[in-house]
Amino acid sequence: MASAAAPLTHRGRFADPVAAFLGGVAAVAGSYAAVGLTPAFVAAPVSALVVAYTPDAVVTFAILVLGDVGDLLGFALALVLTAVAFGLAALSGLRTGRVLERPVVGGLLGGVVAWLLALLLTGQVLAGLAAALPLSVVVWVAGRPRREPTAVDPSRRRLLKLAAGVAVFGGVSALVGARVGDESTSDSGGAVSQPVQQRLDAAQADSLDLAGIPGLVSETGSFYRVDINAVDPTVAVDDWTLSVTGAVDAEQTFTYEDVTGMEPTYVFKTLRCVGESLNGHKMDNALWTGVPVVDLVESAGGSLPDECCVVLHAADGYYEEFPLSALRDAVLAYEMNGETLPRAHGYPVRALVPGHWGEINVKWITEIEVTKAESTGYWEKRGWHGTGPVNTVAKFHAINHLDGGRVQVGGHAYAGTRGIDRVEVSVDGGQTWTEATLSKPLPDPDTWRQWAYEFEPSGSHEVVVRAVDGEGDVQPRDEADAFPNGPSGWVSRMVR
Ligand SMILES: Nc1nc2c(c(=O)[nH]1)N[C@H]1C(S)=C(S)[C@@H](COP(=O)(O)O)O[C@H]1N2
Ligand SMILES: [Mo]
Repeated sequence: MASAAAPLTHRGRFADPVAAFLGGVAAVAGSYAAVGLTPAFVAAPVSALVVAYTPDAVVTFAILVLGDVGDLLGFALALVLTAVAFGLAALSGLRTGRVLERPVVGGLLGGVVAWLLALLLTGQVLAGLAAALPLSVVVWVAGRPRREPTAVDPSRRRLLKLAAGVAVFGGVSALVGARVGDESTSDSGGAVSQPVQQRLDAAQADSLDLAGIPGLVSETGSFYRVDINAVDPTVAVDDWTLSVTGAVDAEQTFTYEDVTGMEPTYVFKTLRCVGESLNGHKMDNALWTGVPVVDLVESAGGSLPDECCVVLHAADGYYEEFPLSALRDAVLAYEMNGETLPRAHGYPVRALVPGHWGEINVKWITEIEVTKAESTGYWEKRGWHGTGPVNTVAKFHAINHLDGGRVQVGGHAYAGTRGIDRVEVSVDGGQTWTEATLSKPLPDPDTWRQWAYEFEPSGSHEVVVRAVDGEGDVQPRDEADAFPNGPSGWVSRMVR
């Protein structure tokens, strides 16, 4: 069966494409190991394309039905597509190597094509090598002739070995790349300034003793995240500027030093995503350090007009439009819980707009564009109504069984700048209501409070909670999905 001239006797029809795909996987892994989850990662632009070309209805479905799993699926698709694209580069090398009967040349050629592809995708000259090199090796190994006759189909055996090798390489790369990503997330770790520490300590002291849920300040690392892209932008402070443009008397541009050099403001602010489920976890609170937008604009002699609207633009291509009046109370934050704003939360600077849904709290902000007419932002183009004030909600996340058969239930309640007046609990499915204990309000208005309630269950109880906001309005009972106005209804859970 074997003729000495044919390098692979029983080469299956799919052997080359499979080997090439493995080369593509190696390229993705190598790139990840070198740069982590940053825009220099070869899958990052592909992921952005996947997001951009996914129909809005599918995006909405993914958010509402799949939640974070939808994000993961989208990113997995991007990884596969990237591996396929680099696989084509590998295939070009593999085939050329066979024709020339020079596997080394094939490997080199595959590497060069892969490097060009990486350059095209990310614009990174050096980082592209991290994708090209492992791909080269795979192409070379897969293309080497092998003549000794064995009982087992040699190409299959080689493919299995190759696959195992690429799997090990991929595993190591995943570990290395995750650490690389971590490093570029946040640099601080230094001491927190005194005014921050005082406020954090006070908030800690005022938090209710409620096991299983965050206190009044969320841990920075577990603060929820919502982004349009799977890979966050990496913005270099030295290159970053914030410009005020459009319908203003004179356009202005500020540097990071301009922002951080001013008298700092410390503000507790809760964020909540309009796209979360009613009793979901996309609601958190932090202490932010920043400067009021108006102060910054006026510090350089500028001013904001009275009419009408503003569009905030960001480094990730995100933009949101809302009434200029809301921006007057906004803060530009550069620290979160006393540490440099993490990349995940908008480093170097993000906007915080009191009382409004999370989505207009634009991260990685680059431009404040004042406009004379209304327009639609990123999410509103996709059918959402998320630029307005938040809905009132009492979340119900803690059910703690105490000694003596008693049960403590609790959670957080939030109503934006309306504030929480009280939280009411029913242990009989909503027939009778009792007031829950509330944590003391934080010093700033746009913040959540904790509620807690203890009772002794007899059998099983349908426990229902509802908040009453500072204007006396009871959280509406009518249930609605997140799309398009944010979730509404009362949270209820069985407790026994
Ligand atoms: N530039 C930019 N800003 C953004 C987003 C984004 O995708 N890009 N997501 C928005 C949404 S929908 C929400 S809910 C909040 C979440 O902020 P967090 O990730 O810091 O919790 O950021 C908002 N700001
Ligand atoms: Mo959001």
